[in-house]
Amino acid sequence: MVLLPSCGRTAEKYYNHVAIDPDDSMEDIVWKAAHVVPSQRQLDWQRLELTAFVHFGLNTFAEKQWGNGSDNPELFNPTDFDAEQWVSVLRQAGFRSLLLTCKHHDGFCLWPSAYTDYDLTASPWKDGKGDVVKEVSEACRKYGLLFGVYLSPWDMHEQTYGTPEYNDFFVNQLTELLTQYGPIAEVWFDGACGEGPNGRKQEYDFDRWYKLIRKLQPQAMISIMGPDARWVGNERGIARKTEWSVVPNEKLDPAMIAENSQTELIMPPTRVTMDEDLGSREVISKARTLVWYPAETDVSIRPSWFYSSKDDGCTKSAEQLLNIYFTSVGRNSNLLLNIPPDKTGRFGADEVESLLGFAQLRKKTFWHDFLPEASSATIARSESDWGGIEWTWDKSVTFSIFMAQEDISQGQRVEEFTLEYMGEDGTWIEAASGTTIGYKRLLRFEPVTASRVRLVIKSARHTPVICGTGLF
Ligand code: FUL
Repeated sequence: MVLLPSCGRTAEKYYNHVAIDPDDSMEDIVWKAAHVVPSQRQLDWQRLELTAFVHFGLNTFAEKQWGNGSDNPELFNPTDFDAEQWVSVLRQAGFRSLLLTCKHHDGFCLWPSAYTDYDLTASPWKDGKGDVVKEVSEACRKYGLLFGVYLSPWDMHEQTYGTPEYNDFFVNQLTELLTQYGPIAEVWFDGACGEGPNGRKQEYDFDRWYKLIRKLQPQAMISIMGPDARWVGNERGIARKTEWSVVPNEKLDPAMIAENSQTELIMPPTRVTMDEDLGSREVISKARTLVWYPAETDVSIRPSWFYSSKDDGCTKSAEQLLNIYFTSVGRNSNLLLNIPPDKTGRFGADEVESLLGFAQLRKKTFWHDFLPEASSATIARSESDWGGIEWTWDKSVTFSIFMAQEDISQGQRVEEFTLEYMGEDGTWIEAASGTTIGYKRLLRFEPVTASRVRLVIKSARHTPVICGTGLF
């Protein structure tokens, strides 16, 4: 871990969320922003990097992306369902967690719910006695992956949808998932809120749902329409080049923060924003509150979320997945990669090939880190206020990727950095530059051959704490 020169303030105080006072100066706001840190569950989640999303359900068999709750449950009949195949492939591909669509917007449940008959019990699969959630959660435990649940608030089948009773129904279903399937790592709530079977829309009781999750599975992340991770803003696998985990939340009342200063605050669902700039100095200068709210990047390995035969042959290649890795994990975000099982109930051959190829490519790309072989690594002196780190080798090395990580348990601080190398004429030449680092930042550039390289922090909100670097 390298602690670069400090900005002078010494009394460190960290928050998961902080109120901006009307008379705070810009310097105060920047200092506060630099001291907003992840909760333990956010920190643990960030370190996972790779989570698999699995869209599977009645839609798989109806070949629909958005079934409307009227498809016959008898369609659900995988011929060769094998949860262990999914999980063993994911494990070999380096995934750490799996998130299953236990109920999508069509309302069909992949577990025998006591509160509806629109579930597996009405299907011919295993004579109506099967439980996909159970088999997948057990396979995850067997292979050492975490398990999470997607439960769609929008339910186009349930008759109570659009009335206050629906919130009780939802709590009952959520309770089933949170109590019958062991530890839950993540609960994913989609933002979609359409009409139910009676043409009514539902007012979701998020507060009640969040409290239930915190009570029954306190370690679980509540993502997207939840306080712990935000949607990155697109479904293409691309996080921002400047991806701040410290962002304003316009729904948070500063008074509420004060009241909850000693306890954990449950943040109300915030407006999902697709803005390019979520956390620059300009944005935070207008904020009333700042929270740690990291980005999760969801994208599908096939064009659609659920299996559809029209997507056959269009599976993303290992190279495309590697590019997505660079634009998601490599931009301070977790990757949530969807792999939809086909009608057999298994991952198809193309998906398996891409996933395993993706793992091979990561291994090949990152196997040789030149930094540990440097003959010296020192704090670099430069014109910048914040200095940097300089590496020297006895013989020159050729590289084209740089990786940097901040110790985010102490916040996200770096605003701008460059990677430079010493040219033959003895001057420093820029190889690549970036803005935010956060949990992890990867930069790719044209190959460079040099024997002196330095990371220069050009701008930061407070003492940068760089805890990981790599040169490949
Ligand atoms: C969207 C849903 O409407 C899609 O069907 C899919 O589940 C995706 C991950 O989220 O909002």
